[in-house]
Amino acid sequence: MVYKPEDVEQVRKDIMAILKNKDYDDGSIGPVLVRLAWHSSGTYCAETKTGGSNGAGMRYEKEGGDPANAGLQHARVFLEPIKEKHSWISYADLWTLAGVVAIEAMNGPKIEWQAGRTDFVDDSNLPPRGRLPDAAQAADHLRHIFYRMGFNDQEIVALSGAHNLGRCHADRSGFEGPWVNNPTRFSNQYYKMLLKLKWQKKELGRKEQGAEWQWIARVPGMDEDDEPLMMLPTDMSLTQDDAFRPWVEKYAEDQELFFKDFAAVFSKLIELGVERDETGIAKHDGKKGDYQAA
Ligand code: HIF
Repeated sequence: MVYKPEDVEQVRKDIMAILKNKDYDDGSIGPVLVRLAWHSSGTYCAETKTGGSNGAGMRYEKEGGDPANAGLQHARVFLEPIKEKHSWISYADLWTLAGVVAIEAMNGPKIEWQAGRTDFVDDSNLPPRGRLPDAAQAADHLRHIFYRMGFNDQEIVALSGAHNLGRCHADRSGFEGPWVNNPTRFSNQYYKMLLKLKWQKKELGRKEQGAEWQWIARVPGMDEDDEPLMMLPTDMSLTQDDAFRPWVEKYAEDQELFFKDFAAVFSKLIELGVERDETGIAKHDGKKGDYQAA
């Protein structure tokens, strides 16, 4: 066993204790922690077996400075006191654990999480930039990015429900606004909004960030002055593609099915590239990493 279960339990409790934060976004740092877990994992390439959450490469400029990771320094800084208190846990484990704890705490499903990621990293296992998705694109691009990680169409749509959480920030991605009205409560509302609302294109003109336009809509009853809901071009492409759309419809109708499929696919995401030895510790190039468990 890598860590003692009671020690992990203590870390979970400490993560829970920092989630609510009235000075941050919609009152919770949960969503940005989920994005941290996903971006640390989403660089994986199944063919070359490179990238993934092992190594916590985002601590370094080469990966952390990728414009796709803009804003994630906030998530890492929030977790720093927990890393200081529980120095035995690797960053790679802490970041992925924080994501699943946040989802659970925001009313989402329980997601299987296994310890054992190491912080061993060098130039050979830092992924090249450009592996994370570009929100300005469409279905073909989503397939290109997520098939590379080993996901299928159903899994792409199931994962996408995480955009029920949090928001886009003009100073990070160039896009702006939340996907749903209650962005700190996990549900299948994202799919419902995709299908139900009248979406209109809004020009953003943030060419240098790759955010030229997005979709916006208001829920009936919302004021013209209220912040509208938003969808990225990639989000909307799920409704425009013949293979993706039936899954959007299923998940909009059936929250239980969505929770079940989401839990499975998110736990697959955070396991990408984590190949453990017989003691449960992730290997690096077939050798043991520099991981020093207590
Ligand atoms: Fe996101 N995502 N994501 N995402 N994402 C943003 C924010 C969040 C994509 C683009 C963006 C997934 C897939 C994709 C979260 C979780 C997940 C933002 C806004 C962009 C542009 C960043 C900002 O400005 O702060 C694209 C193109 C994806 C491919 C479909 C995952 C499935 C939905 C894998 C996933 O889990 C979360 C949570 C946020 C909100 C972060 C916040 O700070 O509130």
